[in-house]
Amino acid sequence: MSDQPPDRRSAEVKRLARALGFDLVGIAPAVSPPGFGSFLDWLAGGNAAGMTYMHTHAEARRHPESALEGVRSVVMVGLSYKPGTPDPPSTLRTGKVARYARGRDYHKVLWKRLGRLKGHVEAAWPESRSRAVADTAPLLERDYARLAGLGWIAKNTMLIHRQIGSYTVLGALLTDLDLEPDAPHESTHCGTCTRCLDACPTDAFSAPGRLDARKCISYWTIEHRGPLPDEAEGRLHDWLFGCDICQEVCPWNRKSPPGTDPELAADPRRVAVDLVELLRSDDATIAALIRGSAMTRAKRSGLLRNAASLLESRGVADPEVLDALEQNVDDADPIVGAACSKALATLRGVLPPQGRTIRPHPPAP
Ligand code: B12
Ligand code: SF4
Repeated sequence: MSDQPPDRRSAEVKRLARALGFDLVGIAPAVSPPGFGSFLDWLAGGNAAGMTYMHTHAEARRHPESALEGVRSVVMVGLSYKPGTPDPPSTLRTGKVARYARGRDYHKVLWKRLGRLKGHVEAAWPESRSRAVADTAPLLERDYARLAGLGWIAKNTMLIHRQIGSYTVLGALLTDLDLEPDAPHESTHCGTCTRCLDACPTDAFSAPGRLDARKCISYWTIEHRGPLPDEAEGRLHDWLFGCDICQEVCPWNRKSPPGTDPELAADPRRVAVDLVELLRSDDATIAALIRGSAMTRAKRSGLLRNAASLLESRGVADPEVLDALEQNVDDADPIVGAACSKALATLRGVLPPQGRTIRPHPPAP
């Protein structure tokens, strides 16, 4: 490798990364992640719910060597997507989209920019090898972000940067270059605050820093395949795709500046989606709504399922709502058909509304 000292190389790599528009850049050594044991416990406790891919590549997360042979450094980058304006209030017909998914798909944004960074690094040090990753390699990204000094892992499990907050997405450039690492972020700044734990309406945090995906709205609406599990019924709390509740209440996000990246800026169609319109849309319209965004992860099937569940839980048997649900009862996708039939049955009073306690009348005095 070149004769340049590691600190000079680090400074140059960071300069190149900042020039590509990354809000956060830090360097971690390619060591085994300190949270690996905690990750295995998390898996063993069933907290990954139906995300079987988390189990499949579990062992590979023990060391970044599994993603790049000879890796010596992990360059961690972050981009802020914090919106500049508050969300409009929800209505009985709308469903919210998590903020990270409102702009262009962050994977695409990160891959493109990290690919450029890889090109620059390999041009500057032609004998080096590197690999750009954002959710594409089995890497505990938040652990490396903390090791790279970008912030602490908070009680809501998010990586929080003191100035930028937690509305960030993370990516990494693994490289066999010997770079001077940054000091890890050893302190935490949650203090005695428990706002996120208290605000989570489904009690998804079994302990500070531990999220049980079996109870998480984000998991249900994005990752869960098939009909929603019973415990999710009537409990999506306005969310059509993803969930930001544990970030919305965090004081560190109140103080942070809005993100400035145009690629992650919200597309107004993906802030609060009209659920009746969504259910009435043809395939091409739905494809256009989600194309190029992270919303593709839930596919048409998950989105219409979530929309039907939200309308069901609102309990408003408005003729337009009933008509939109009716339209999808015989959908070719049985998950959509079943969710719409169930919502219709509830709204017509055939089934009791989900998620509400129906109390017997108290005995007459
Ligand atoms: C699986 C996954 C999910 C799952 C599970 C989330 C979870 N908390 O585990 C679901 C679908 C629920 C999810 C939801 C979201 N996700 Co997600 N997700 C991932 C993914 C692919 C893997 C995370 C993982 O390994 N989880 C297993 C747990 C055990 O690991 P961990 O939470 O990272 O925890 C580590 C630390 O806590 C560490 N640790 C260190 N010290 C301590 C101390 C204690 C006491 C404990 C207990 C643990 C601990 O141990 C763990 C292992 O390293 C990562 C990408 C990646 N490759 O890392 C994105 C990622 C974490 N997700 C991200 C985002 C944006 C979200 C959402 C905000 C999306 C949304 N709005 O709906 C929510 C946030 C929910 C939340 N509070 O986590 C970002 C987070 C960026 C950030 N600033 O932190 C990531 C990094 C994707 C990216 N490339 O940007 N996600
Ligand atoms: S809401 Fe409070 S406890 Fe939760 S992550 Fe933010 S500072 Fe930490």
